[in-house]
Amino acid sequence: MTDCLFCRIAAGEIPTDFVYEDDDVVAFRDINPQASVHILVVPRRHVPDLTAAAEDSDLIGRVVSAVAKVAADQGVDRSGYRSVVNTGPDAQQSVQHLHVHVIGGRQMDWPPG
Ligand code: DGP
Repeated sequence: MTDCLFCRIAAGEIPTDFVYEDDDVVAFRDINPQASVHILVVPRRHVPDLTAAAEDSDLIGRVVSAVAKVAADQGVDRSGYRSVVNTGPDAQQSVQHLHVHVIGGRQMDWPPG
């Protein structure tokens, strides 16, 4: 059994409601939401971060496709949404498995903190 939290969620070992899933990607609500819509889009296959995923254009494409579907399903594709990939310590990546935050449902500020 892996000790990677998002591998375990994707494999169904930790009961989690998926708002979207396909053969390669799952999406579920962030446990600490920063807006009314805050979904994490996660590849099933373990990839530690965006840098590690950069050479797998198929995987990146499937994740981005899922982000767009989730945004539409959540009703924020027209109003807008922020997609965030934190990579490494300075960005405060806390789970070492690639994930895209899809955040929407409110006006946001820029630049981020
Ligand atoms: P990041 O800082 O970019 O690595 O974001 C990790 C996110 O994962 C953070 O916003 C909280 C979320 N998270 C951590 N543990 C769990 C969990 O067990 N379930 C869910 N749904 N989200 C989690």
